[in-house]
Amino acid sequence: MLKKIDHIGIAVKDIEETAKFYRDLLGMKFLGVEEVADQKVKVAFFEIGETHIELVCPTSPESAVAKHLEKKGEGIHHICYATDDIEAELARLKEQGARLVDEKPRLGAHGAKIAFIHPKSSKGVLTELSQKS
Ligand code: CMX
Repeated sequence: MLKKIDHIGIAVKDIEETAKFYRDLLGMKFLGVEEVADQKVKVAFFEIGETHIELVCPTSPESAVAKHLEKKGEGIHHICYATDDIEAELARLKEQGARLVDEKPRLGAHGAKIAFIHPKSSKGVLTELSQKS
């Protein structure tokens, strides 16, 4: 079962520059920056109520986010939902015909298990599932 929106991911070219808007103008609590080597990105988290804004910046031109920035520019990149059982959710979604990017979870920020569902399955919205470690 999906529990809540864990975060909304926003693709950016410069984390420090964009952080000024979320931290200083909107006044969100800044939770820090982390590199997610597996995804070839650097991410910054901001807390807003029970959810988060995640700034995502590529660390390599090979990153999926670098390709997205090239094609679409900066802006909303994905929506991530929290679950307590990511394997069961992936199995359920696959059985119901969703196109999975990741058949098995990968390692995301804060050691969470993550997996993506292809935007072609969801009217153009890249969807992520996340299970906290
Ligand atoms: N939102 C909406 N559509 C997207 C998208 C996104 N974020 N990223 C790609 N697409 C679309 C493309 O526009 C393209 O559409 P068209 O065929 O209509 O032009 C289609 O998906 C295929 O895109 P592509 O550029 O050819 O790229 P790939 O097929 O190689 O990869 C995807 C697409 C979704 C599989 C890849 O971007 C991916 O694996 N993403 C998940 C990983 C990721 O984004 N990690 C970073 C986040 C890190 C984190 O939060 O921890």
